[in-house]
Amino acid sequence: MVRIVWVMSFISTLFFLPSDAGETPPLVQSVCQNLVPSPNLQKFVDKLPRPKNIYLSNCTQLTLGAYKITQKLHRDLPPTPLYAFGTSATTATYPGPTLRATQSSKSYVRFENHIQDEQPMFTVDRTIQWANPKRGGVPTVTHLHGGATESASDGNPDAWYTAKGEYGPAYITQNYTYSNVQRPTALWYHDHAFGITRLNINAGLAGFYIVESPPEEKTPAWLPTKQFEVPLVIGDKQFFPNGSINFPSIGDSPKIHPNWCSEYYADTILVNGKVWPYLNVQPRKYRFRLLNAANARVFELSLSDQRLSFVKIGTDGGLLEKPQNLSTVIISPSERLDLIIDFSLVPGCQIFMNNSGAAPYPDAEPALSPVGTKSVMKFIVNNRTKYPLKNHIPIPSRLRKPDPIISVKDAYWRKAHMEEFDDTQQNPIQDLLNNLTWTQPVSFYPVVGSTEVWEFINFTPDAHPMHVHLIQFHFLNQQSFNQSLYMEGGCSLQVPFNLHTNNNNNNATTSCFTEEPQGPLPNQIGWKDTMLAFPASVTRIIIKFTTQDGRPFPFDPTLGPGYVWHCHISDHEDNDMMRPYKLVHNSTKH
Ligand SMILES: *[C@@H]1O[C@H](CO)[C@@H](O)[C@H](O)[C@H]1NC(C)=O
Ligand SMILES: *[C@@H]1O[C@H](CO)[C@@H](O)[C@H](O)[C@H]1NC(C)=O
Ligand SMILES: *[C@@H]1O[C@H](CO)[C@@H](O)[C@H](O)[C@H]1NC(C)=O
Ligand SMILES: *[C@@H]1O[C@H](CO)[C@@H](O)[C@H](O)[C@H]1NC(C)=O
Ligand SMILES: *[C@@H]1O[C@H](CO)[C@@H](O)[C@H](O)[C@H]1NC(C)=O
Ligand SMILES: *[C@@H]1O[C@H](CO)[C@@H](O)[C@H](O)[C@H]1NC(C)=O
Ligand SMILES: *[C@@H]1O[C@H](CO)[C@@H](O)[C@H](O)[C@H]1NC(C)=O
Ligand SMILES: *[C@@H]1O[C@H](CO)[C@@H](O)[C@H](O)[C@H]1NC(C)=O
Ligand SMILES: *[C@@H]1O[C@H](CO)[C@@H](O)[C@H](O)[C@H]1NC(C)=O
Ligand SMILES: *[C@@H]1O[C@H](CO)[C@@H](O)[C@H](O)[C@H]1NC(C)=O
Ligand SMILES: [Cu+2]
Repeated sequence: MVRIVWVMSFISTLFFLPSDAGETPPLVQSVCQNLVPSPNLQKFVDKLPRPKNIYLSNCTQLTLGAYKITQKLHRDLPPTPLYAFGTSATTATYPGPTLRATQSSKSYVRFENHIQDEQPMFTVDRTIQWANPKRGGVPTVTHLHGGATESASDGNPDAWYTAKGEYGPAYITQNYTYSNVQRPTALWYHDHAFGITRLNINAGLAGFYIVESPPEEKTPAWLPTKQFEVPLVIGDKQFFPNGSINFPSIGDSPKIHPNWCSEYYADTILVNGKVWPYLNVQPRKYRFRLLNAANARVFELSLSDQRLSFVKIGTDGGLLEKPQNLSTVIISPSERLDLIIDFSLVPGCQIFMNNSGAAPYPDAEPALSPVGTKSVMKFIVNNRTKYPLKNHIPIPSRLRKPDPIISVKDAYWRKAHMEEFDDTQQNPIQDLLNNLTWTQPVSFYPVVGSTEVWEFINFTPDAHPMHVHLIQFHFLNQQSFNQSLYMEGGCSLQVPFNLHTNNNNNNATTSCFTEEPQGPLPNQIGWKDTMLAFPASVTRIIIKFTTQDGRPFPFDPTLGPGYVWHCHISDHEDNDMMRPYKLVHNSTKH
């Protein structure tokens, strides 16, 4: 006993002292992108769990709490401490229950924070701005991603609250109202607390929210339902042998940010809260609702049998007009995919869903995608040939009426340039949008009902999944440019000023663009709320500030603390790749 105490105090003296005495940084901690590998875990030994469904109604309020729990994430891992959503401490799960709401019928959810920890589960970097409650605790606030929601219920990052009853400056209520005025689709709810979203989501605060068609609209016969409709929450995590999640405590550039890691990449893949699970399926069609809930990893998914393909029927914002038949699908953090897989083509077979996504994306550092990250899950297709006749009904070639064309003619254009700032060793230390931090004043004031084009101008080396709250948008086009020429000040992107030289280059006669506007690629088609913006490219999206059907919002979107647009690599979002925006009624203010 005595000896152990001595060893412990020796270790803490050696490793946990501040390094101002010239000592090497602590060795026992977890280094960004150089984490100790997870213990060896056998693949495909756990059955895919299905989160419980909770049906929301327009007459009753659901209370959903955030709790600290432990949960088995793999057969051979001890239970993992997590933060999780549920109606009680004993029913809370990771992922949280799947909330199901009816289109156009209001729903009411009260979110509570029952996490008693004195501080967040993973190391908070106190050199980046964050909620920072004076009385300690774990701030949380829940955002419904993709929802057309009044801003008081939108989970503004500054509207956090702790279990001790301390509130962020934008807090109004935690009794949230959801309008559900959008196309039937899969949304998700997750933590959005200022500066610690990456920690809270990674700790487990996430779940599906599905907007369903009203019951009087019969589900089309070709669409698999009930047990044949399977939500899949995909993400990566790394583990200690004791089952705890291994999250970096030493940052990329520890002298500037001791703990912030620019991107969390881990060595195991979880689906619905199990590491590399399997699912027994019948030889028939299934509908899978995919969500990438990872901090940073982009997945490029494929099936191991050439006879199978993904029939993509929907995106973030609902059904596609025409299905796409794809052998691989790309899903970046926070995007959703609605996919059909027809297992009747492969009775009795084992099918692997594999990943070949680059990390970072699109220029890979192979060390960040160890072999385990290439596997996602396994389907075991049974031999039974008797399945409901419904399976024979083909997927129609048109899934819905085409959307009215949104004209760019009267659109207001905004530039959103994206920059990564590095230390002298090229380690990232901050990511900014338009050179502004989260706390700087609002600079975007779209007019309610108007149409805008946003140009994401990416000067960083990585692609960023850009998300805009409140609305669903469409991809317009994408155009790559010569970044080195631009940085020399020798060409124009028609931006109002040259970011890098402070020279006004409006008069430059050469264009920086190296190609005509491109696209859309298959994963850029349809209603989107999150869109990858590629490096050295301008990605243009078109937004109409109405509901998806072009009607006014059934609430005043100019009220409340306002909305947010940000990168959905949560590690970036937390270090200032996030900006507020506010809607205004028709006026001249932009
Ligand atoms: C609320 O739900 C009930 C039953 O589902 C339905 O009859 C009613 O129209 C709904 N009300 C609104 C305002 O959506
Ligand atoms: C929020 O909901 C709770 C639980 O239903 C209720 O007790 C409380 O009065 C509500 N608060 C407000 C401000 O509506
Ligand atoms: C699990 O192991 C890690 C690494 O050794 C340690 O930091 C952590 O405190 C342990 N967690 C528990 C609950 O014991
Ligand atoms: C998808 O494409 C593959 C390969 O071209 C083809 O074999 C398959 O029949 C197509 N599936 C559907 C549903 O169109
Ligand atoms: C299906 O049948 C084949 C051949 O009869 C057998 O090898 C295979 O194990 C069976 N698969 C399942 C999932 O039962
Ligand atoms: C997919 O993953 C399985 C299981 O890990 C592996 O056996 C198979 O070789 C992989 N297929 C491809 C094309 O990578
Ligand atoms: C704003 O007002 C102007 C002038 O009345 C009108 O032309 C324009 O269409 C309005 N814009 C919107 C989005 O309502
Ligand atoms: C980009 O501009 C640089 C000059 O800064 C030039 O050397 C290079 O050839 C250009 N690249 C392309 C693809 O045009
Ligand atoms: C970006 O902001 C910083 C700090 O506010 C300022 O010093 C710098 O000049 C800005 N850069 C540009 C290109 O505006
Ligand atoms: C750009 O052109 C305008 C109008 O011709 C002129 O006033 C301005 O000085 C020019 N700017 C530069 C940087 O040459
Ligand atoms: Cu980013």
